[in-house]
Amino acid sequence: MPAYPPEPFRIKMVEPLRRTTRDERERLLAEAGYNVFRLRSEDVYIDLLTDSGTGAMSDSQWAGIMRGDESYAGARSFYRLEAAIRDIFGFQHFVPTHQGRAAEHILCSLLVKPGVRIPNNGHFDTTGANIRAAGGHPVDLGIEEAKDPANRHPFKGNMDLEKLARFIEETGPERIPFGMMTVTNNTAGGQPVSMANIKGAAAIYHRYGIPFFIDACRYAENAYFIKMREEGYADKAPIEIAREMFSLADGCTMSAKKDALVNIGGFLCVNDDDLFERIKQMLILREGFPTYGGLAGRDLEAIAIGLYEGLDEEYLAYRVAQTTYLGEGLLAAGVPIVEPPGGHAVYVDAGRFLPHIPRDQFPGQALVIEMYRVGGVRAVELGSVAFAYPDPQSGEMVYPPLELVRLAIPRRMYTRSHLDYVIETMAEIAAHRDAVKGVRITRQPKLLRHFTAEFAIVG
Ligand code: P70
Repeated sequence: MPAYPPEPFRIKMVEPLRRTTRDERERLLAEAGYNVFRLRSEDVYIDLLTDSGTGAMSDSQWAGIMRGDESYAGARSFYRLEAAIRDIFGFQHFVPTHQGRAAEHILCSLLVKPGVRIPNNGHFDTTGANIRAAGGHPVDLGIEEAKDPANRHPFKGNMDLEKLARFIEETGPERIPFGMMTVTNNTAGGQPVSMANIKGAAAIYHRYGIPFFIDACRYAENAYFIKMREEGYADKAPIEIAREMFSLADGCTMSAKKDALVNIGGFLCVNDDDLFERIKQMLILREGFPTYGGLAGRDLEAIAIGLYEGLDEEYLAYRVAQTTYLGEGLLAAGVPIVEPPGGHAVYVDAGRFLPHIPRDQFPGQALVIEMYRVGGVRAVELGSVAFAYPDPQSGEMVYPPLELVRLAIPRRMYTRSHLDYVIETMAEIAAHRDAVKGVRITRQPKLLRHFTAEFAIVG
């Protein structure tokens, strides 16, 4: 298995972990309706549910928390964040939001009208749901290679540019109020997008006069992959690559809970002056005054510092190597994954791992349950529970290309021995995988059902 560079930090504060017994976990699962979102975190041993807002902040960030200016208007911390965002992202305007989906909501509530279609290389669930909630239709146009889990395409998160051009021709640009690109592509396995592909998509959008927004959550990891894998970028610093990426777009939505290394926060950037005026009005209505946007001054301060720490090359080398270590370790243990391992997470191909479970019995959810039962490890289903939806016209279920389970690695939190434990847990499941049972849904909400649905074991 590949090693990875020692953590480029040492540990100054610790948070104890509690181990539970298998009997306890069996009871806790049943009480949670077999949905691991409903477990208490203290009952989870290794928590790979998400890399969102779960990472460890640095001593500088904690010092920033103490320096936060909590003034309602014109806080020092706002201007500090503005300087960082201008330096890295370069857009004309920005507003803070309480997290990424709030930025999506503001953008969609202003630009999405019933019947419009929003293309993306891969919408994440909250983005898709915000578009649908405003009456629009999200459309994923990732490359075909992404559908083959064993294909080691270096930029498997790419948009299929031919499909994009055809889609715009067929839909008509007047029905596309904006277009998107998600870096890295979370839905496709945390896979990166190349600079050439971002340039290509930007050129197509702009040829048709369509504003281009980047979903920037994991832009720093994406920049690092560009540095490592794309010709001409080896000698560039991640921050320079990031600046180039954003110079191609008209704005971005950002969940700072990922590559800005904070526990809460987000922002929305735009160049267009008129749109910015409307955004500010909507922000005041929904989030807060434009110099804090639903966050505390200390949060703004921590984001400003975290943005730079998230772009640090040594940190990124360790970060990506950690994911690679987990991914290659799982492969060696006989667990099929989306190859190559992504930036923030490893995606297990549950459809292939548990081929005896049909799609309507949710192999991904079955595996998530088994991981908790066997090892107290919490992961998230990103297959048909999260993404299947009834076609608006025919009512028939539209399934996502793969039944995946994501093991997301929180930033700067777990060490190699934690990852080894996860690999051992998965190897144990591999040894009895034929006995793992499917599930059915017993309760579900209309939108984003994976967060709150309840299940029962089949058979
Ligand atoms: C995740 C979380 C959030 C996200 C994202 C992209 C590409 C926007 C957002 C919204 C969500 C999640 C999923 C499963 C379990 C827990 C949490 N992604 N765009 O883990 O940002 O959460 O700040 O509103 O990935 O991938 P926000």
